[in-house]
Amino acid sequence: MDIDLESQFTGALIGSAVGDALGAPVEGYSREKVNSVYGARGDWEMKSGRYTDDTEMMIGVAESLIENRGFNGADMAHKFILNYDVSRGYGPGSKEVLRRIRAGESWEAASEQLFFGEGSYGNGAAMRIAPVGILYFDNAEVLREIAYKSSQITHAHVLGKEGAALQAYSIALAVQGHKEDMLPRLKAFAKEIYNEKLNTVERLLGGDMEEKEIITELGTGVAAFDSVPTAIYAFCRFDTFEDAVAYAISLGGDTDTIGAMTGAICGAFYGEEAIPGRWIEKLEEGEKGRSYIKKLGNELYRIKMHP
Ligand code: AR6
Ligand code: MG
Repeated sequence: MDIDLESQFTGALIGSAVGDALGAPVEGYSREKVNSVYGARGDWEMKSGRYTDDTEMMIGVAESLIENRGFNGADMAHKFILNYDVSRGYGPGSKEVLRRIRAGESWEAASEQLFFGEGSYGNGAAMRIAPVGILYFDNAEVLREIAYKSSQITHAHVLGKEGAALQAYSIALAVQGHKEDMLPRLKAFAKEIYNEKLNTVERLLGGDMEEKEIITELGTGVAAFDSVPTAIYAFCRFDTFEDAVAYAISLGGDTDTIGAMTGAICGAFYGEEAIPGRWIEKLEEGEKGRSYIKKLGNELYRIKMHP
């Protein structure tokens, strides 16, 4: 495949925002209820171009990586706080962490206190990881390190971090043009329960499964392990950005986040041009809207080319 690398960078970020905005109006809906809003897959129109916390936090990750030409935890946490708009629908854990950091706790320590000292394994660290996946696409070790560190700001549980690392690595492999051979590479990279989940993805891709089974076996929930593997499945199963993202959202559940994750992987693989124009045009504009998100992708590309 011969796709412009810069278009893969902007495609990952815009793809993530498009998937988020497309899934947002049906967040928490059952499969049947999503169907009643969007209709059968094919020709979906975006209902509202407004993105949610997934994209707002992804913007913070990108801004901080660009400004610091790499990871700076205190600054990234600060960017999250500066961008924070409660109406975007943050998870309860992330809200609590940002409140703690605003009150003076360090970016490294604040997230450790959550969920009785376990830390969060919610999908909030993985949903915003696209900038890490593209900037470190050619170095799996550094990619995992930065995915873990950027997760630590809000998600201290190893399953939250490993979910973010796996999502970032999926985006990285997509940038490199791996699709048919993505799963074995992911399996060699993945740790913890994600290995079993990837085996399930492989088995499900091998058969003609009912959507009900996909939902039960892979999950469509707010935990990272119930959403990242589902996005990977959707990417692997379909051949276009539109089909994969609409499918991921059609399953219901945490639709904005699973849409964002699928959109990021697809955008990184197919490039920005492959994202339906009618969806990009509908995506919100304004201070930190679609043009700004594209610019962040351009800048990450520039940093990659001229470190
Ligand atoms: N033990 C039990 N439940 C947990 C644990 C744990 N250690 N960790 C997470 N949960 P949160 P997020 C459950 O609150 O990941 C937005 O709508 C718990 O129910 O850290 O940023 C986005 O669009 C917790 O509330 O927030 C995403 O859909 C939930 O997982 C989502 O929220 C989410 O973890 C992202 O949320
Ligand atoms: Mg959201």
